Amino acid sequence: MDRTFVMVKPDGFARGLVGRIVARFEEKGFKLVDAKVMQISRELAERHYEHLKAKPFFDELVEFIISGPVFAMIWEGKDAIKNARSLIGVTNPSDALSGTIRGDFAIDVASNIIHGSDSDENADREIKLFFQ
Ligand code: D4T
Repeated sequence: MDRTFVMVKPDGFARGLVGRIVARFEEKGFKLVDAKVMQISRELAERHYEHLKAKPFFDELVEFIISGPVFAMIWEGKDAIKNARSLIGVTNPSDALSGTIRGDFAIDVASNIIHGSDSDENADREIKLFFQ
């Protein structure tokens, strides 16, 4: 079975969306492997988003992700990365379909409430970064 890393970002956590997001993953058929509330350090944020370092929104992104608690999770299931990203919806909530988490709960790309790994390599890397 594949595993993926998913995280409710500070905006989703502050809005009390953790329970509803966990329910969607359970309803889809994923199995929860591990989960925790945590405050991300600046160093961890910069490592997590290192592939985006050259982007104009990088500094704002780091400030946002360390601005409050997040809920980090490991989910297991068939084609976990692909299925999780389908549940989550595309990056910009304006383009995300209704029925997806971003489509239903978010309106702005800078606060799109949830992160999901985008490849097997990144899932492994992110699970190690956040859970080991
Ligand atoms: P994450 O990594 O949060 O699941 O998002 P995605 O995989 O869907 O998209 P990404 O890596 O391209 O973006 C990471 C993060 O940056 C924010 N962002 C993105 C932003 O603030 N402004 C922007 O213009 C873009 C493209 C949102 C997600």
